[in-house]
Formats: sequence, C-alpha cells, structure tokens
Amino acid sequence: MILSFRWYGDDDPVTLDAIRQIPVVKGIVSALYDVPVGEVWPLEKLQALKNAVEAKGFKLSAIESIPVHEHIKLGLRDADKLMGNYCRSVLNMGKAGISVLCYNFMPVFDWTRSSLALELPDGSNCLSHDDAEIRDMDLSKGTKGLPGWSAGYDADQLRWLLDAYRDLNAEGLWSNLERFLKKVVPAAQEADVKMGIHPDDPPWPIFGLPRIICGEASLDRFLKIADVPHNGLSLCTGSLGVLPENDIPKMVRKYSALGRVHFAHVRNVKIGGPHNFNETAHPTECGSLDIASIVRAYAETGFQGVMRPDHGRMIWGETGRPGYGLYDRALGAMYLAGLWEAFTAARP
Ligand code: DNO
Repeated sequence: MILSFRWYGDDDPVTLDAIRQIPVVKGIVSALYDVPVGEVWPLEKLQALKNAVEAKGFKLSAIESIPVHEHIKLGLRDADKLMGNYCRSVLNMGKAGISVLCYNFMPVFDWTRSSLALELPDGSNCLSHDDAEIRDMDLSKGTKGLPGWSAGYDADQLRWLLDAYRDLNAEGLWSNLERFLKKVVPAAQEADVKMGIHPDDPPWPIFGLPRIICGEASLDRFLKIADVPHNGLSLCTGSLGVLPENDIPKMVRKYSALGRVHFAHVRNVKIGGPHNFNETAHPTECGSLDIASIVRAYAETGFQGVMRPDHGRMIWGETGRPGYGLYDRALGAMYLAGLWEAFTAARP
C-alpha cells in the first residue's frame, strides 16, 4: 500500500514541505490544473509535475483527476474526438511512468454539499449535506457560489446541461460510459495505467441529474463492461458510505480481492437521516463507518494500490480549501498508517 496525500500543486496552501513532515506518507496525488477540460495533457507537463514531487522525496502515485468532458458523458458529436484526446493523455501518463488515474462520470457537478462549514460541537467545522437544502438551491445564476465542486457554468449553460441530461437519463449515461470505457481502457492497458472510477458523491441523483455509480450493483455492472484489471475503482468510503445499504467493509473485501481497487479514498461520515450526513474525523468512533474494518479488509486482501486520507475537518483555526486542509488530513493519515501497521503485522 502506498500511503499518499492529495496536493493541489503550487497554488495549494498546503505545501509539499509540510506534507513531508507527516510521517510515513510516501506518495502524492495531484493533477495538472491548467489544461482546459477536453485537451490532451502534455507529456512535458506531466513530467515536470512528477519531477517536482520526486524532488521532495515522494512518488507521484496517482493523478486525480483527468476530468471527462461533458460532451463525452452526453455522447455529443465531438465525443469521439474528445475520447481520442483522453486516450492521448492516458498514454502520456504511461510515458511519464505514472500508473494510477482517478476520474469520475458524474454529470455537471462533482462532489456536492449543502454546507462547507458546518460547526461541530468541538468547534471544528466540516462539509455536510442535506438534500432538503440542495433541493431549495437557486440555480438561476449558474453554478458559481454553490457549495461543492463544479466547473463555473453560467445560467444558460447550466440550464442547457440540465435539460440535456434529463433527456439522456441514467441508461443513456450508462451507454456513454460504456463507449468511453471501450475506447479508453485499451489505451490504459497499452500505457499500463490503472484507471479507477470515483463513485458519485453523494450517490444519488441531484438537481434531476442522473447518477449511476452508487453501490454494489452499479460497481459490478461497471466492472463487467471492461472486465480487465486496468478498468477498476477509486473506492471512496465516504461517498458510498452515506447510504446505509452500502456495506463498505464487504465491498472493499470483494473488490480488493479481485484486484480491481487501484485507489482507496478513506474517510468517515455521520449519517443523520435519509440523504443527510456530515463528514467527521477519520476514526471509527467519530462516524457511521467502521474504518478499522475497512482498513483491515484492505490489509487482509493484500492491497497494493494507493490509499489516501480523504476530506478533513478544519481544526486548530486552519482555513483553506474545504476538505483539504493540512491538520485533520494529517491526523487521518497517521490513523490509517497505525491501522495498517497493526493489521499487516497481524497477518500470518
Ligand atoms: C472530492 C474528490 C472528488 C474526486 C473526483 C474524481 O474531494 O474525492 O472531487 O477527486 O470525483 O474524479
């Protein structure tokens, strides 16, 4: 297992020098943030990123993410050309010797929350999600200012996208995902880049948009589309784990034993009710997920992929990129490292 930490490049207030002081973190997960979505990621830029990370003593363990253009997800006329570009980016990753790629197939919005700073009883704050609040959100001004991740769409663009996805529906999205995999997975095999789809976060439709990577049935369906090791998962406990029917330790055991988990995102969440949750510190006792059993499942299935602590709270007065401050993620990394040591040392 390569314990890793996400780093947003030179603009990240959390520097590589700071990350270097967290014991046992060996890998950096990053991306190119200046290539427009849909364009080819140049080999020289990937190489420069890798060199910068390696100069500080880390391995560039994964790219998170090369975004998938909306026209690919919608299956529009230029989808083939855009998928060709995606293949070239993957081939360049292979040439640069970067072996794990995380991506997602969520329409329009990536992760979405109703609040980026819910105050917890201990004075820290965290990301939280209440579907009732999401339903009431005003989309008439586009996506700017919404709490969560999305490209900045203005009102007209957003309306067009929402309509287009409504017409496409979930099965149409599956077909376009299938086209994408049939085209890109062979490139990943050629480049020896292991692709891991990130589940939808949260794993249910939002704003009337279909979301399809939500639980065990959809992960099974996904893996069968291209039943080869290079088509795998970025298994995110906090995304899937907000649905109580998703038994995360069981899923980890199953997919890790199959060798189909390439990237493990580990974090805890507290379920407050149906479609309502907040994020918490990583340890089992802080949330609804049994993180110890999750890490144990990875350890006992001989997981050799990349693992990273995921969103952290903001603690000790830190401000910064929601979910991606230094301190709570560093605590998470140490917790994961401790569990890993305990469970791997206990293996016969
Ligand atoms: C959120 C992240 C996601 C993830 C993408 C992968 O914090 O886990 O934004 O990077 O969904 O494409």
